[in-house]
Amino acid sequence: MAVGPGFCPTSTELAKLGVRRPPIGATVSGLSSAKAKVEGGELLELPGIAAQSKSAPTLYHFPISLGSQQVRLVLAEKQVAWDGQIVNTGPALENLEPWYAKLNPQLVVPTLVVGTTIVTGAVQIVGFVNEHFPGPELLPSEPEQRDEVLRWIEIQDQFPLRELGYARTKGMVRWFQRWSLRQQRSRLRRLIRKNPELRDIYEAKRAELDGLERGIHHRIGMSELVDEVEVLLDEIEVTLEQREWLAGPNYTLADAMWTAVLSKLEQIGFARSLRSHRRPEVARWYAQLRERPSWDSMIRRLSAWQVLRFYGPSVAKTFLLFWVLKWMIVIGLGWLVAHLRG
Ligand SMILES: N[C@@H](CCC(=O)N[C@@H](CS)C(=O)NCC(=O)O)C(=O)O
Repeated sequence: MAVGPGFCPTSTELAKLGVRRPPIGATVSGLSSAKAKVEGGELLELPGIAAQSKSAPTLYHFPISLGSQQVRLVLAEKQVAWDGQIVNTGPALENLEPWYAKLNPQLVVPTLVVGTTIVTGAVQIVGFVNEHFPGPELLPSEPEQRDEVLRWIEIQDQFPLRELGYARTKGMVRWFQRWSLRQQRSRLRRLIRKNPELRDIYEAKRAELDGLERGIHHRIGMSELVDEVEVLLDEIEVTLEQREWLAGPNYTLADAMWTAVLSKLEQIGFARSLRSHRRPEVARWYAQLRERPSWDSMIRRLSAWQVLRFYGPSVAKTFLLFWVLKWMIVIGLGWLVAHLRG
């Protein structure tokens, strides 16, 4: 079953549409391949969840994940009622669980389940939602405008924001992110042992983590990436001098996708780049995006309670284990020394 004819275009389709691949990401080895894997997205049909066919769509998501924010925004714009299922991508790593691997072999959020159809990949999901649910049309039918929407969606999809986020963190947050990457590796090793039938999926994830780590250690590439963000924002500034919304006279999927990207950029240190003294048109556009009722679906930060709920138990368990082991060794050695002396 094909979803949204040509909505998430393949490279060939893009070439036909004259869409150029943005230079961003191409400078850092390993980053592009990780993105390319996600870019394809996937659509499967699983008879096992047919029971849901008449009910509201179920979104498997995490509050502050970029792709989840984008899908929630589009669901809000279309005024679609949906059920949510949180997949904790924090240290609990629920996205690596075998049940989720069967839903989303890329092991990432979001995933949308509608009846017997599973849609993965934020780009595919928003296209699917736009096409299959009532509400305002967010993808123009006029070919030139439609291509422009697709072009801006493609640009943000290629944007290595995750890597940039890793590269720009400092202090405790940086340490915590590196620690989480190590946790993911050891969890993947255990999962491969326990679920040999899912080996390919887990190995692919390991390869993706390798690429991510190589990318974030490639500091020169990362600083180039920061410059490229500025170049891209300049391109958006010039574009917005000619039009009210990113891809034309009306709000489209391109604006929805970029709302979440701008919000992430703001959080990872590009806030000044979005202000009116630097880029008046970008600032005007971002203000318009924030005024829309869909902005509330973004969830930009976790509440203290959510931080405790999502991160607390796994962090506590790991540190408790270290602490218990450390003291067992210290006490054991103490006992041995005392025993040998006596
Ligand atoms: N562009 C991707 C984004 C997917 C993605 O990278 N999701 C992140 C959260 S924004 C995730 O699930 N990360 C967990 C992981 O990679 O282990 C999509 O189309 O769905």
